[in-house]
Amino acid sequence: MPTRREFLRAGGLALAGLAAPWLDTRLPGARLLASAAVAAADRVAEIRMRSDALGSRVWFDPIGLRVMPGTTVRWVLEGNVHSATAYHPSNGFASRIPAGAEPWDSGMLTEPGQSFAVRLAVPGVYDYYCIPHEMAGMVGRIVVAPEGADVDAIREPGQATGGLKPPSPAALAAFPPIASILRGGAVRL
Ligand SMILES: [Cu+2]
Repeated sequence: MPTRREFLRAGGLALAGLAAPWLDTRLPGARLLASAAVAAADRVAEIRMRSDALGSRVWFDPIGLRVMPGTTVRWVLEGNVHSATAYHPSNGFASRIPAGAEPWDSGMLTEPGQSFAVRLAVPGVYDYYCIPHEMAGMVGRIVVAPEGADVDAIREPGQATGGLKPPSPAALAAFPPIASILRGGAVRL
């Protein structure tokens, strides 16, 4: 049977120990159970920050994504210079993330392969943008919804801006419909 050290290595993260402190990996079947626990506690979704060769077309891929609460979303730069930045007063815009959720701003990513990650715990819709390309409509939308969520209750964010800056017209036109994200799990351009 695997030792605890081997189990942790197999799980990939020391988090495994936190996720399943009750597991005795010396017991038959424990390793399988442990893998399931790791999967639940350590969901990661990836979004690529893309651009065509000339930099005239820029986009998040996928532009729309549904994830379970607690998922870590990681943005990875493929080329050009991009950021992943939540629409939120702390970033100079009216909020388009759920009340009580933590806003984020990756700052500029400049080297291919560079990445930035946030963990999204609060259910709801998160709209975000790329600082240098917001006016060009480089935005993305993440819907955090647990299994069996009442999807009809999920609302478009940011109807009232409270006098704060709304997204640019190009950005507003680019957000994928929530229904498309829920239907497909991901929306790609
Ligand atoms: Cu960009």
